[in-house]
Amino acid sequence: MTSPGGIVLASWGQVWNLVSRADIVLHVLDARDPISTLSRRLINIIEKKNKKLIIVINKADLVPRSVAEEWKEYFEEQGYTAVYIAASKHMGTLKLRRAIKRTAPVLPVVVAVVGYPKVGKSSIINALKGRHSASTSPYPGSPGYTRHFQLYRVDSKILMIDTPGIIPVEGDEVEKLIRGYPPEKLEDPVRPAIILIEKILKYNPNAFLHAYGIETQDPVKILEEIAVRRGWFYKITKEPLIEEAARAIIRDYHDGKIRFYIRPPTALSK
Ligand SMILES: Nc1nc2c(ncn2[C@@H]2O[C@H](COP(=O)(O)OP(=O)(O)OP(=O)(O)O)[C@@H](O)[C@H]2O)c(=O)[nH]1
Ligand SMILES: [Mg+2]
Repeated sequence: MTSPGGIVLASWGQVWNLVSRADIVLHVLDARDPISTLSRRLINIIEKKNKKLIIVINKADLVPRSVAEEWKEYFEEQGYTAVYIAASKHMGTLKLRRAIKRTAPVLPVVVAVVGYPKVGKSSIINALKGRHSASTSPYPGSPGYTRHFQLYRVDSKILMIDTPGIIPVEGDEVEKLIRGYPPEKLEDPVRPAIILIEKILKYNPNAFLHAYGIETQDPVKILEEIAVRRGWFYKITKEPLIEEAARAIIRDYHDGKIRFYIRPPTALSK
């Protein structure tokens, strides 16, 4: 199935086949908001198939280390193996390699890397390989976006399957809106951007002050200011072109330019 953005949409049937081919599945999450990038349905499939699961909390460079630790503990308390890493910074790769070898039921082991678009699946393979092999890109649908399942030899004991980003996105409305399409292809980027801005502000009221030097906390005004500063205006009315600003915000969110994080529910009372 292909979306208007040209992205290969995996079906649950394909996810099922992929899990069957693997000995271990790495479920990659975004450290800023692990729960919204977690797929219960994927975990159910892994458990039904009796495969090993490692939860990989990626982009840990975007959150305080204590928060990455809290999330690791949160998943470990639920009986999962979890590691946090920052693949694009090549941090934590040794830890992940060790976790894979410890978990491996056989060697050489086949490891499938699965997760929502833009969580950093290809970056993880590149970091483990130690050189650039799997193509990466910041935005769904742009060149470098992983389109097909592909097998990589990471070392003599580990084979990895890179997958297109799309396991059907469940749950979180914001994630559904911003991960399914490249920002350029979103018909109405303004509504998703506003919901995303509101969510980010809830956890970090200074996020837009730090990212852009913008003081206001009104989502529409934030979009207007970005448009005005970058000189984006409608040709006829000369109003700020907030559609373009909305796309910029969604892109910057994927890139990690806008900082916020969510702590696990169990850590909140500490
Ligand atoms: N800050 C930060 N950014 C990261 C990290 N890992 C990946 N990224 C960035 O996230 C974006 C997506 O990375 P990819 O590795 O292409 O993600 P993917 O999950 O393979 O994406 P698709 O194949 O398109 O689904 C890129 O801009 C990466 O540079 C990380 O550890 N920290
Ligand atoms: Mg990829």
